Amino acid sequence: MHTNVDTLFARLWDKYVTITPSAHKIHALLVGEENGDDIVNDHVAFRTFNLDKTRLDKLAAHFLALGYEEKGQYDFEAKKLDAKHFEHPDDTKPKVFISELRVGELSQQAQDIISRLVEQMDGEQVNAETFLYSGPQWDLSKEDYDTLLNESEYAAWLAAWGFQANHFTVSVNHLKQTQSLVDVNTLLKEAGFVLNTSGGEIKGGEEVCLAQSSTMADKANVKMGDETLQIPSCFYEFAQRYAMPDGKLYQGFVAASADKIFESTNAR
Ligand code: OOG
Ligand code: NI
Repeated sequence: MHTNVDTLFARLWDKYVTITPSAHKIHALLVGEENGDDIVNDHVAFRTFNLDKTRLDKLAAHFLALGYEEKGQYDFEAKKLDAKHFEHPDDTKPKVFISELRVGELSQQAQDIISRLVEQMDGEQVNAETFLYSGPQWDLSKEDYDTLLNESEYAAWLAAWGFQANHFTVSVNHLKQTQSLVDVNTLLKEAGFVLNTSGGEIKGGEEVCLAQSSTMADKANVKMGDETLQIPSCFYEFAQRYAMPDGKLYQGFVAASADKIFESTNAR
């Protein structure tokens, strides 16, 4: 387990940008001219399988040990996912969103493939200090990747990329040049980045106290057996939060919006 929140997120970022060059470029674009400014992350997201060795709570333990607290639960019926979000008492630290695939709801064929992957892990691996950015803990064949992709894009993504941040999320509220998600999206499109338009370019809005947008995932190479495939890697997200009637910024997630954000790793 890590002993310091900031070093954990720094290691996660390093790993994430190696397969998400767009995030690196957008980060530089948003930091702007004034050096010394930095981006505040709204949240960082992880994906996992709900099997014993990998379940959500095992990933969450890394964050609980750093002082994070569980704050919200979400269910994504069609995608067969459960999720929880976690917050740190120091609200300058990113929130954490962890989802897990309900493997038992997939076809027997897909369940068998996932079991064979997770069987390659020992029960202790999930506790290692480096686990959250350790990537896949198994060998995956192209055939199994294709079978999973046919049934669950999430399962295929996780089989290929394993354990690492799925995305970082810019807190638009904390940007210097604009605090408007509409402006951020315009800036990104003008710079040639492709946004996820599933459910509209902006998911949610003031009425649910959270507006979100994201890029479509970059593509990166993964070795599967003797072949190298170029497949969707990770995306970058942008979140603008609004005040609730009590005047405090909403800190939760919005399931209907998240449902569409998951699709940012779909192939295009
Ligand atoms: C998580 C998608 C949901 C959000 O901010 O609503 C999400 C994922 O793609 O793993 O991050
Ligand atoms: Ni997110």
